[in-house]
Amino acid sequence: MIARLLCWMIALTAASWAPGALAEDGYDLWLRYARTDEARSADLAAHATIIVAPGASPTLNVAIAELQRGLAGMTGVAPALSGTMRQGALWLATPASAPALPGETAGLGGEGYAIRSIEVDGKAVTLIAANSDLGLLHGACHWLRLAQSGASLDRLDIRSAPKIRLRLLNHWDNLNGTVERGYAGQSIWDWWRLPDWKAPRYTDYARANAAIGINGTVLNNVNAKADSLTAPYIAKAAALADLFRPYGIKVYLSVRWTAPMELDGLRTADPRDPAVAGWWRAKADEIYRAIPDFGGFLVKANSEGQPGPQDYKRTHADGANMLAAALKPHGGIVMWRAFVYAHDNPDDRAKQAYADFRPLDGQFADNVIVQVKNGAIDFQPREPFHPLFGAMPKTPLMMEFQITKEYLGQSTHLTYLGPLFKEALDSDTFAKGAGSTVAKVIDGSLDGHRLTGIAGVANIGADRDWSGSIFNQADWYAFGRLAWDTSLSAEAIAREWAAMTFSPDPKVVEPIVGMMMGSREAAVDYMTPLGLAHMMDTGHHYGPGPWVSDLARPEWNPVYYHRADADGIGFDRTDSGSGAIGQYAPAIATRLANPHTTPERHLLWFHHLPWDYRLASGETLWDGLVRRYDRGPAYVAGMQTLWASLKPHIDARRFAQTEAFLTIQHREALWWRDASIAYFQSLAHRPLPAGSPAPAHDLNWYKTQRFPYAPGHS
Ligand code: GCV
Repeated sequence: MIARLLCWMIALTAASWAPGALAEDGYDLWLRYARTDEARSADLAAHATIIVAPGASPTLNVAIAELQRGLAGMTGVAPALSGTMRQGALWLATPASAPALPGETAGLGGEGYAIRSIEVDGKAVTLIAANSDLGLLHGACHWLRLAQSGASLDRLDIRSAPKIRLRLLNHWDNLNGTVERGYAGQSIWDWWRLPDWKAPRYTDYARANAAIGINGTVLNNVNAKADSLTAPYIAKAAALADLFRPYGIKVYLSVRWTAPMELDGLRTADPRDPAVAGWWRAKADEIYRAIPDFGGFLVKANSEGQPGPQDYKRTHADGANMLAAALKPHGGIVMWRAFVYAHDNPDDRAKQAYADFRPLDGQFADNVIVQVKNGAIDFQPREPFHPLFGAMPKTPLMMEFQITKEYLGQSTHLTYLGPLFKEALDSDTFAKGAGSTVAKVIDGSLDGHRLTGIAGVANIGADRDWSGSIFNQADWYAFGRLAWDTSLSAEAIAREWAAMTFSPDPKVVEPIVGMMMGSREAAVDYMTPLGLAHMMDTGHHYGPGPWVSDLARPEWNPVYYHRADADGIGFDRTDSGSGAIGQYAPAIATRLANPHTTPERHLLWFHHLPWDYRLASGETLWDGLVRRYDRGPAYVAGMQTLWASLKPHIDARRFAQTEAFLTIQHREALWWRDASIAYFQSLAHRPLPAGSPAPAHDLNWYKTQRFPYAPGHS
């Protein structure tokens, strides 16, 4: 019996280690290191010696391990380590390990790197040089990216250093394992079994993030529980911090404003109360004893029912500065969110953050940074840039993007976010004349700030493929790459990602990049064309609900945003409406005051217009709106055709997932189109333009669809 069991075990072990036995399931992200063809293998094998000076740090060790893993995966041969120079080798060097390094690392800071093809003692080598081992890790990852994406490895001359200091993921992960707006399963943090059980996945998370330059992670939801500040949870966060440290990734925590009252029975959370300030000082001291390099706090206060300093008639600056004082002795920072709007404020929701925060410019402590969403409402498929960018020159502002697609199709729609991120970063605020882009506001160059940051609300969960779909991984990837270098193009990033994720073969890369690049615009077309926003159904934000008008707060209702009736549609934010355009620099406000000089992509965001208003194309607003609703699903059908043509080139499992998800997306794009047209037609009373088919159902059918178990709504 035992002998038979042993035979089975041996057979099973052999099977699970057989090459190719594991199907591609997306787990490896951009660190697949797939075996290359013979010619490329030979090319890569020429680099199969890694030259390093002895005395490796944990960070240098992980850099070496990544190079070894990568080269072994791509060539089948594990590279050797050597202390002496060899022809073709990869040489990792810092000024400390190679004092003779001739000015190679000047200007690279603590995280940047240079990669150069050079000759040393008559031998051709690839030098990866940096001021620190962390820089070497980033350089090694860049070289591996080139190696994986089929780029030439000769005559390299690369220098790269991030302009933005804090490049963070924000996890909206709850302590009970759910993820707010998460569409990739439960939280990856196994809070219950931490700190004892450190899942190997945490290390892979750090590897994947380090490879794209992310250097911090906020572990818990901004709708925070006070419990995350108790001793057991600090120990859990400390265990993660220990794992992430070698990868240059710091941990941060979201904090609940009333934690002193909830955890220790203080009578108030007033930031001017000495006992409250003392509580936070002691809490910060306790955290830093467990996590010496703890990053700091992220705070959602006086927003969507969360408590905050305004409950005590104090300002956001009073609150932020009190926390900042507690963190300051330890070098920590406060990221104070500007995502605020109040149910008792009848003013246009899009104006409220600006109204609250702009008067506070210059009042924040020097270790506070205000975190602003890319647009003034809430991560819509398209929003104009947030008017706070460029309007608070004395305050460091950081960008908050949403990588998880709460409003863009959640886990199944292929809507590549690179173009959305880029559109926001490249927007010109005109704060100091033309060229004052949002990117320059957040990298500090416009106003001379040294504390700079960018955050992305993570789309990561416990699903095997991390992000709920293979293509959603591209959004995480694009966020990291743009956080490192805002000047990269969304298309170049898509190309890199596609090459590493599927194959560097142009027959694969080009159609995939083609699909990705128009996909966000297609979602805008079938969900919120021409500047519409927040048309999503209640709570879960999944699917259309433009008719919804019965929610407690006016600004939770889609009708608040589109204001459609028999005469027209759109939100008047001109001076005769809410006046929100006055929050932009005069050069922009003047253009936005007139619908004819407002970019059509934002038309109904800023203007309420008659259905017969003429668009630039000459068609009426009604016809143009319907045409866009038609265009969205048609684009998705095109993606289905392109994807089908790729079948011979993509592994079966990943092909099947994308094929199925595109089917869902097409069905749902039609649903969005039909439901929206059925509703708006019931108000506009106009015929559909020639060739545009009638919705599949009557309006009531769309109104009665219910999705009580749609994910992510916690
Ligand atoms: C974490 C939107 C989301 C909420 C989220 C909030 C925020 O309103 O729907 O789930 O809460 O933004 O950013 O704080």
